[in-house]
Amino acid sequence: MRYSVIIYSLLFLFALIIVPLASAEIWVSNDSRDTWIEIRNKSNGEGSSSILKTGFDFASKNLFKSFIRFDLNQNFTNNTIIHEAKLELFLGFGPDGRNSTNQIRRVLDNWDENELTWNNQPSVSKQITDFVLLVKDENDVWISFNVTSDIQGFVNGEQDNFGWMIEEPVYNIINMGDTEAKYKSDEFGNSSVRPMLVIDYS
Ligand SMILES: [Ca+2]
Repeated sequence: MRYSVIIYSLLFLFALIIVPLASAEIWVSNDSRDTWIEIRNKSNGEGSSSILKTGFDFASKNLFKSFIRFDLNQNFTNNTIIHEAKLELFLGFGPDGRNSTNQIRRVLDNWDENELTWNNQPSVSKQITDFVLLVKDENDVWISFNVTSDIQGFVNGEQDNFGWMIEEPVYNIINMGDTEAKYKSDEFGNSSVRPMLVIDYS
């Protein structure tokens, strides 16, 4: 009797965990629209730049933020279950002054890659979607942000998909030190290191 309970429990767990994973699919896009902006030149936008900047350049006392968005798979419906979604950015040049963190927050208003500047930047969610550690002098590495719940909200229609702002948190910047970081953008020549959205769904 005891053994049959164990066996049925294992079968139940198998059905719960293994079966949904087996039927899941992966959708990948590297077709982003993205740009970076700077506090020292508030009317400048860099939508056609081959990089995306964040952090603080100590020498010029300049602060950078980036914005990125992807159109989603048209086959997603409000019944689609998002198991995991990751925003993957290739960090070509990490901070050279000290370790840093970068965080992403959901953008709440519409924006255009070629028109966004510091002056007209859209509002963003107060809630942080995810944050990562950037290690001093660590270059040419993939940085991954977990965007699962945001993508589920986009697919459900609960939230508008205007992408994310990528930035160094303010509490970090007041510590001073050079934390400028440069990711590859959608304009970068080698498409294999452009930003990617990787969605595991069923
Ligand atoms: Ca761009």
